[in-house]
Amino acid sequence: MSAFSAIETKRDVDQNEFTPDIEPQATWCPGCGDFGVLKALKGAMTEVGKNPDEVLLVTGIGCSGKLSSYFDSYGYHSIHGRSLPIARASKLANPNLEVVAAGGDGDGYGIGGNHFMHTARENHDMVYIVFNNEIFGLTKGQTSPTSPKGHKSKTQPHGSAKDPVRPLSMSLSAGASYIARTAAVNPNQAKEILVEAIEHDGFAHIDFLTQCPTWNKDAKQYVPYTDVQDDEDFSFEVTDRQEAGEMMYEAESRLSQGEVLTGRFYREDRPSYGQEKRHTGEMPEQPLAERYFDDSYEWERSADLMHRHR
Ligand SMILES: Cc1ncc(C[n+]2csc(CCOP(=O)(O)OP(=O)(O)O)c2C)c(N)n1
Ligand code: SF4
Repeated sequence: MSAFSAIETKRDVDQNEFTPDIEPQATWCPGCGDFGVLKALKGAMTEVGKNPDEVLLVTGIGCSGKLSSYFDSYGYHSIHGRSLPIARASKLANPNLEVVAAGGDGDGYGIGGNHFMHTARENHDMVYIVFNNEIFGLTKGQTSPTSPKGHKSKTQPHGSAKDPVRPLSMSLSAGASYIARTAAVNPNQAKEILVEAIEHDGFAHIDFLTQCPTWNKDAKQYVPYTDVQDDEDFSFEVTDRQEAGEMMYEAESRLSQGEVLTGRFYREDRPSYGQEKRHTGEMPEQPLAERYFDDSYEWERSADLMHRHR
């Protein structure tokens, strides 16, 4: 059975199907929030009935990047900050794949920030999970773009002089069409949000708070947390851009003070990049990736392609 014939065949999927046969022992530290992302992702994929060979998980470099080693699907452990361009190309070549990109806050909001902005703007159809532990984990706790002002680390021993980036607001202004924040300590909400993100047609960004007990003791476990959809102190419409923006600003400001607000912040229905390109005829309806299985397809040499565009 090829990857194409398996796609969209609905069947009951067991969560253990996403656990590799020879399971590498996760090398995350005890108590690390990254375990929560793995569990929620396995649960969500099971709930939407995806087969492991219908899913591609592309990760960056960091403790978070190891996710693709512990999740059995097509996987690509890529380069620091570069999971998104790889995920985009994969989705465009094979639109039937369920594409998930993942990495840390240093990976996605720092070195890969440019890719984040443009992948959101172009509304590429995928789930993007950012493990936000407010530091660089793998390289031993340096200050990251989301570290709160005043946060002390080996690179900023007197405390960070800068305000952290606002990932939800950045995502909204860049153009993401689904934006949520959840936490590893809230597994039920995390799974539900991942299910929604998988089912969303467009760029679904999840800022996933993942405690790092080894290098960021300030963040503790991100408890207690409040779900903005369940608390009567908060009332806003997730499809209203202005109200969503105000709610995000509030959540980001409160996180810097140690108060954790989670939930769905924004949702918009608009065509994804791939849908638009197919609509305008710039991309064929048949997945480009199927050409690899077509022995009669005549590949064009790159040099000839370049020549045509001179
Ligand atoms: C191009 C490049 N620059 C720097 C590094 C070194 N490096 C590896 S992981 C990392 C940061 C990890 O922090 P984050 O992305 O937040 O992920 P976490 O480990 O916290 O999950 C850095 C700077 C690298 N591997 N590649
Ligand atoms: S260093 Fe922090 S982020 Fe990395 S595995 Fe350990 S607890 Fe998790």
